Amino acid sequence: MADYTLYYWPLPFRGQFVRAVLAHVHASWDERDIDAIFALKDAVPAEQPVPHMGPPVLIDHAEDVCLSQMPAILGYLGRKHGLIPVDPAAAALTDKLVADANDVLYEMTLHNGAQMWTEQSWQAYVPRLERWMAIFEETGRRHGLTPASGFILGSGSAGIADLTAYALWGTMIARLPALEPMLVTTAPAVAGLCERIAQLPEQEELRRDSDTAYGNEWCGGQIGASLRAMLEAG
Ligand SMILES: N[C@@H](CCC(=O)N[C@@H](CS)C(=O)NCC(=O)O)C(=O)O
Repeated sequence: MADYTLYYWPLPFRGQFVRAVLAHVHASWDERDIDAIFALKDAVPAEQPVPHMGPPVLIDHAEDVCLSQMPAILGYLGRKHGLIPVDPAAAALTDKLVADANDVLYEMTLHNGAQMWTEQSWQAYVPRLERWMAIFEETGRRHGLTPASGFILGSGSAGIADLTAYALWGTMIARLPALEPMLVTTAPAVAGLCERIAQLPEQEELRRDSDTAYGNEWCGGQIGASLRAMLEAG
């Protein structure tokens, strides 16, 4: 049996944060199909292994732990595998960056597709996206991150904060390459960090597998098509 089971749609988006960490710690995991995800998410809370609204859901078989909410899953894996600083302030900064990343996901998809982008709403949003990039960049800069070296919270190796930055920005620009120049210009040190993490063999393998499984999808659905239309329009 695999170490973990992940319930997430066949897409990168929120699931890729969990996959990036599982790959980083060399854990084995299997993923359930769409029918199983719907069955789990639509079950009444009393019958769910963890009462939840939507995926990702991760099961740790050895520990008999089942969690939903991407930040909680990353917090669990980070503590279990020593990827979150022991210092409370640095640990809280990690939580803060994960929450920032989740905010970006909500904003980019207009709250999981509650509305679709229009040319006007997208153009009005772009400065905010740049500001999110600048927030990650400034966090890294304050901890010695440069385009060529370092980690976002000044640790000696990649932790949850770095993997989160990579799963957010690295995955976003890989799937929506029109955004790459914005990242490189606005957040060159974060772009460099993403490039270095992408070159780790386990992340290269994950990227190859994800490309095969999900094509060029990022968030999927009509909101994904709406986003792509905005970027193609320039
Ligand atoms: N805050 C949750 C958001 C979960 C969420 O919105 N999941 C999406 C996929 S990324 C979903 O399919 N939700 C279904 C639903 O809410 O009914 C998290 O961070 O995990």
